[in-house]
This record gives sequence, structure tokens and C-alpha cells, in this order.
Amino acid sequence: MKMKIYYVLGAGLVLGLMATTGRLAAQDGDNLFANPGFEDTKEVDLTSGYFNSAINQGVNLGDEMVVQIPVNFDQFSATKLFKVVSGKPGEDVHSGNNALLIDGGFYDRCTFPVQPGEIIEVHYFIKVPDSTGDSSVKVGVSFNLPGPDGVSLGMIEAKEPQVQVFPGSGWNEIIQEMVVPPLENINTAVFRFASTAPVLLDDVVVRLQH
Ligand SMILES: [Ca+2]
Repeated sequence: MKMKIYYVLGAGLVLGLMATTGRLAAQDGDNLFANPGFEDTKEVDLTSGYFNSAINQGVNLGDEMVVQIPVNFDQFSATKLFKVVSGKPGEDVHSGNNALLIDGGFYDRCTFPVQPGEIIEVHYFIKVPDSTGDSSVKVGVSFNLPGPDGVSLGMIEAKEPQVQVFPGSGWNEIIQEMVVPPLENINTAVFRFASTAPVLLDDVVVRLQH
């Protein structure tokens, strides 16, 4: 089934969204992504356990022995860098006090029931930090579809990031709309974000249109 990706440039241009704006507004459901602005964090000790093993596998979690991670974090997925950063709204963060600095992928505890044919609408804000350099970065949200035995039945949207974001463009609102494919035994979708280089992520919204 054909997937649609809409994204909004920093200048405020809306690409391809105009025809669907009214329908989206009329059917918006609750945000399924808890802690969308990464404001709620918890301390984790990096000297042992899952996070220590992640460091040993090359994930950069910072130089401290104890770091803050989002409370809704679930697991790393080919992640090179994962840090909660604090700063000024509109600059280092999109809103609130925190944003997530990430290079690679992670799964969030945003897991919800789905049925074939339903539409998942995702909004989020991305900024390419100056330290990333001059190259554009690709980002993308996808959803894993675990079967009854936990083995993945497939992904909604490509696992590799598809949406291009440019350095110097400030905070970009990305909108992805995707359709749950007609596979047997599908009942759950699990949120995954990925990028091809370091980006700042904030204000994630995931909605299901029935
Ligand atoms: Ca925030």
C-alpha cells in the first residue's frame, strides 16, 4: 500500500498537506505518544545493566556515570548517540525545557492496538544541530508490527529514514501519514524513530484515525 510523507519546511511551507488538513483536524484523536516533549526523565546508572551494555556496543550516552533518559524510552536500535538536552525554547529545544539529541534509532513505549486500513498520523519537530555539519540528514518514524509470538510481522513505513532535513533550517515540523497494511495477525504497532546523523527531536504526536 502506498505510503504518504508530508513535511513542512522551516520557512512554514506546507507540502502536500492542504488537501487533507480539514479531514485530519476533524478526526484527530488523543496523542498516543506519552511524554511528547521529553520533559519527564529518569536517572539511569550507566555502570551496569542494559545501559552499560549499550555503551559497550558503542552508544554514546554522555560522559557522566548517571544520566537522564526519557521515562518512555524502550530500547536502542542501531543508536550512536542518545542524550536528553536542555535549553531555550525555539533554539536548543522546540518547546519546554528538553529535547532529545539522537543519532540512529530508538524504540519508544508508544505501543497501541491497530487494525489493517487504519491511518497513523505522526507529527514531530526536528532540528539539525550546528555540530552535525553541512550535510542534510534523513529522519523517519516507522512502526514495528509484532505478531502474537513477539516476532515482527513487518514495519509500517521504511525502517530506513526517508525525510530530508537541512542544517540551518531551524526547527522543522515533519508530518507523516501512513496506512496499516493488510497483513494477517496484526494487532499492535510499536513506535520507532531513526536518523542518519545527529538531530534534535521534540514534541512528538502520534494519532490514530479510525
Ligand atoms: Ca520539549
